[in-house]
Amino acid sequence: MHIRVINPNTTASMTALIGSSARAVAGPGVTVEAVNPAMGPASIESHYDETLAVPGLLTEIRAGERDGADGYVVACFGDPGLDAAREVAAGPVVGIAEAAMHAAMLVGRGFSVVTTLGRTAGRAHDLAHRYAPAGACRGVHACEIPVLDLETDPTVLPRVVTLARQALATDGSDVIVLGCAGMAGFCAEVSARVGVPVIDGVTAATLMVQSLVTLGLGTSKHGEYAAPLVKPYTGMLNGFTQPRGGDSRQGGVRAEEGPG
Ligand code: 5HY
Repeated sequence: MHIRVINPNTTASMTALIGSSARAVAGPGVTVEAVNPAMGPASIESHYDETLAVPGLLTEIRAGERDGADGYVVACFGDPGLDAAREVAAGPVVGIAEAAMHAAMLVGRGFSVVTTLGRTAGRAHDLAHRYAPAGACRGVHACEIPVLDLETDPTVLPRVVTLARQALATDGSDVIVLGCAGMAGFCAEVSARVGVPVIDGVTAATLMVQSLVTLGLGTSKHGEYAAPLVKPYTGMLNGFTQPRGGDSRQGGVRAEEGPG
């Protein structure tokens, strides 16, 4: 099995961290390739960044389709371009916010998100509205550390721990979700210090993709996630014209890997 874990920003050091976290949980016979696009924002901290990250993300999905990837992780907490990626991919595509929030609902009644910048909190609430029951997301708290400083700022861990403890005391939550792919390396330490389940979306999504592929499940092409209609794309997007005849690899249940 081959899982392509895509960091939609263009920071290679963050991609390396994401890849090591994903590989640490991948099962036997599962290869994880962590990649990032050559074009796009160095980090994703706004709607503008999210939007400009999507062409690069889709480029990496299309490369995965050419290379025969069995499934994909969108390794950015805003889950940028997730639905578009599903239209292009035959295999399952799971976002890290999606995976973390679903996992939180399997081990608790309500979760708090600890993220980077406060300006991304609205996006986290929007995603919680999509992925979790009403009221399940009890709060979103920002450590106000930019994404690219997570690797170097020594105050990240203590600030995340402090925010997590405050959230558990004030939000009525019982699970903590880390709101950035760049926090993956802190997960075990934060959990040890706060004493509740702390969920990192990179590892959660990697294992969810692995499970879906094991079940023989790809993205359904019956309707909304069917391959995009063939049409011209002009200017900088000229290279995004879909191949005629759609994708020979179909999603849905794969006969050779079906359950049973
Ligand atoms: C992420 N940005 O996981 C998000 C986190 C955020 O470049 N990778 C990014 O702050 O939304």
